[in-house]
Amino acid sequence: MGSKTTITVVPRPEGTSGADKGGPYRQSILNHLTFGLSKDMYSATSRDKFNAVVLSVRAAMIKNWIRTSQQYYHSDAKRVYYLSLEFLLGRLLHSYLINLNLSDQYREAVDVLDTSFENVLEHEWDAALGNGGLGRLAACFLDSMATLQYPCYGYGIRYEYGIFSQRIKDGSQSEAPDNWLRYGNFWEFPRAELLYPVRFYGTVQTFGSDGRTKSAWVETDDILAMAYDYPVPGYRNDFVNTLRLWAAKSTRDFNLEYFNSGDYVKAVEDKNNSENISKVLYPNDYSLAGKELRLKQQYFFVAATLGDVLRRYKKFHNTYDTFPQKVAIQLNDTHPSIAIPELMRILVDEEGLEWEDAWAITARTTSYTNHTVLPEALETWSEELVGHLLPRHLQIIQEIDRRFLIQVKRRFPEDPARTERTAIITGDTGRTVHMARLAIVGSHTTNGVSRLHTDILEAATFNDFYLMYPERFQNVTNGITYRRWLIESNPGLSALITESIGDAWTRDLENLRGLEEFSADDGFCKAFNEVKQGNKRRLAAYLEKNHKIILNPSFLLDCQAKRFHEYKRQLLNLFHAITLYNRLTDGRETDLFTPRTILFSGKSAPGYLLCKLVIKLIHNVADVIAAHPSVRDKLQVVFVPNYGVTLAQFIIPATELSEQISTAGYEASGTGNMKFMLNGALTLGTLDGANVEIRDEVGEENFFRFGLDSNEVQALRAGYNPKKYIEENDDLKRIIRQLESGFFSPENPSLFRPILDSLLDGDHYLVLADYASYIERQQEVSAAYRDRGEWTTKAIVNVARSGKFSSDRAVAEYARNIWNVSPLSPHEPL
Ligand code: F58
Repeated sequence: MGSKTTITVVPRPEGTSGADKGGPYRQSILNHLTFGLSKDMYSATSRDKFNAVVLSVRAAMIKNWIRTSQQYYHSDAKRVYYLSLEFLLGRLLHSYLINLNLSDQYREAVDVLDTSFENVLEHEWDAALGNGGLGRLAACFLDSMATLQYPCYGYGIRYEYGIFSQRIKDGSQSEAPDNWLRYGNFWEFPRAELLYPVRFYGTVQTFGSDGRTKSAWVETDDILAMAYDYPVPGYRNDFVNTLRLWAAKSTRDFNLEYFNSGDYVKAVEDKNNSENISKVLYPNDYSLAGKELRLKQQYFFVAATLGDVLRRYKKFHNTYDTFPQKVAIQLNDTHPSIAIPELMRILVDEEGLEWEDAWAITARTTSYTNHTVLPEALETWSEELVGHLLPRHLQIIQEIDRRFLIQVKRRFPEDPARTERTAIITGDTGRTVHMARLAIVGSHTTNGVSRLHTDILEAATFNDFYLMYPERFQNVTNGITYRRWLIESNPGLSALITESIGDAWTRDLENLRGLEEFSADDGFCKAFNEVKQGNKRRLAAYLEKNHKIILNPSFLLDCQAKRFHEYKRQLLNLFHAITLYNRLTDGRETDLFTPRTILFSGKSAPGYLLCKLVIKLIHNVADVIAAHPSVRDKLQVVFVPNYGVTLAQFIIPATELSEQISTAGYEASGTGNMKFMLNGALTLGTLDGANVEIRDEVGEENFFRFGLDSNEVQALRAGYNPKKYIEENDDLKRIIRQLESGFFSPENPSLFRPILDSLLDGDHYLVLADYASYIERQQEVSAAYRDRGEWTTKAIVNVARSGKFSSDRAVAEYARNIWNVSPLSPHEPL
């Protein structure tokens, strides 16, 4: 490669800088711009430049991608299939460059496009095919699975629209579609030849006699699933795994009936309708309305995935005896749990296995992760809908249920109430199918995602099942990938850590422990603070540029960034802001007041009106504070719109105080809590989810704990009287009065009435009960921040002890204790 070739391939405009300094990546980028995109430097837009870089980077990993698949194939390795309706990937370019160990090279090489590395990165649209924690966990796991060299595949849906984009108008949320594929997506490889028909509706025909009846599912309405593959490179190991996402395609270009009758347009319309299945991600976290399209999505991707799994298995095997030794299927929550009856249907109806054999194979292959104990989020479907859409599956579920209840009765005779509590299908008329029960009964392992959450599953949510099958329950505490959440998003801290303790931590996060000896070292503390300050300035610049929000980087930065939900209690955080405002305006705060920015970011489900109202209240409170001439110099409330992975990568490294304040017992784990800790924020939290384990790691002196624990929450429920807490606390009384009188919405005094009603009328998530303890802890936070030396030491200890929360640890636990797979050895050189 020489500069000559470059100049003939892509003529440069006269007088521009950036002459080719050589290097294979410059040439590769230019070649892709020319031959992949048919652009030259005159016509290339900045998006073209980004795309040329993507084409070049993917070319750099393709050989290893093929080689990884070959290695899996030739060794007939046991494969793990991670089935998830959500993958919240975020941007891929920077993270892939880091994993491929090419980020320095490309940082330099992009000058050939007369642009900067940062400019190129900015052009990537987040792949936001998920709602929140559950989808982001799946993305972190993909990174760890490739890094640890496990033969794993992610399977999901290629939604045309990801999670909606949140717009704020006059302080209120509205939703806009996330048309992320509008400008094409060069990470994906469409596999037009990989098509599976997926059937819906129809009827079941039964034939045969003397107890050996056979069933066939016929007269179905079919749709095709087409594969789109994404490479997933491991961290500096030459492994590249695959994420396969399915898109719906019509089985026929035209419905012949309409076409023949001359209704051409109707024929095309019909085709488009069937492609709706993969159109849009459902944006409701935690409440699952029994929508037919959602069940269609679930079965669509499960059926295509199992078709693919069996095709791969059958290349090497002609009986199913070894299926559980060669295949592990992980269900990311119950959303893919229709895989259980689908596998039974294939094995019994299509492959001719006996029910008992098929059942043993299915249960030994499948495992299920639960992510929530909220009753409204435990998935159920009406029996009628399942029977209509998937008639054969309903029969199979009924049979699973019948056989299971025989076991229950044998184990617990004379306990009819237990039947209703454990039956997969319940009710007399309008019967309901309980997917979590199906998933537990039809799998070998059910896991919770933090120690506390698993304890609650065993002792309460699924106690009847735990008593039946104690050996099936396990805990795997969640984790996060520090490649994205530290190396990529906090380069300053990463460099400082490496300077101090070497780079062993980049291969095993437990090695961060070595930082502890620097936690009181003046030089290190100073450098650590400079990094934090730099990250705060970077966030401030980002917010100013994109949202016209002005931060004061000298204030304590106190952040709550996550989906909005009553149980996450953003309202409690806001009550603290109001308390500070009231005290400041009263002159009750002293000169010692610690100036703060209280930052909120997060989306509400479009139909969750109470949460939308909390977002509005945050904006109104922010305005009141900003309008006060003296308070605004000490206190600021900001709401950053459209929280997502990329925004999180700016917010988290800058944060000093991490708000993890859910009602104890309700946050299954949390993973944001881990990201903040890893980036040197101190946690203010309840003893909920993984907060408990974070506190165990760092010690109580390095964690601000407040509020009732999960046992106290349950104990308080029965006689709970929210009004009592208002009576006892003047600050709280004042806030309630302000809400009643319309202090924060003078133009519409009753605007926030529903928030007030939710508190007075039950306060299900105990905002009022935890208020006093929260405020007290916040005061300690303020005092602690004033002693910056001590604060920094605590922050460093948090970083040093965050090793446990690596998704590498979590994935290795799944591999060892649930999937029974081992890492593959490094590739043979090509
Ligand atoms: C989250 N669940 C948990 N569900 O709330 C969180 O504590 C945990 O850390 C995380 O999973 C990972 O284990 C969650 O994000 C959803 O978003 C579902 C989306 C689909 C509908 C039901 C909720």
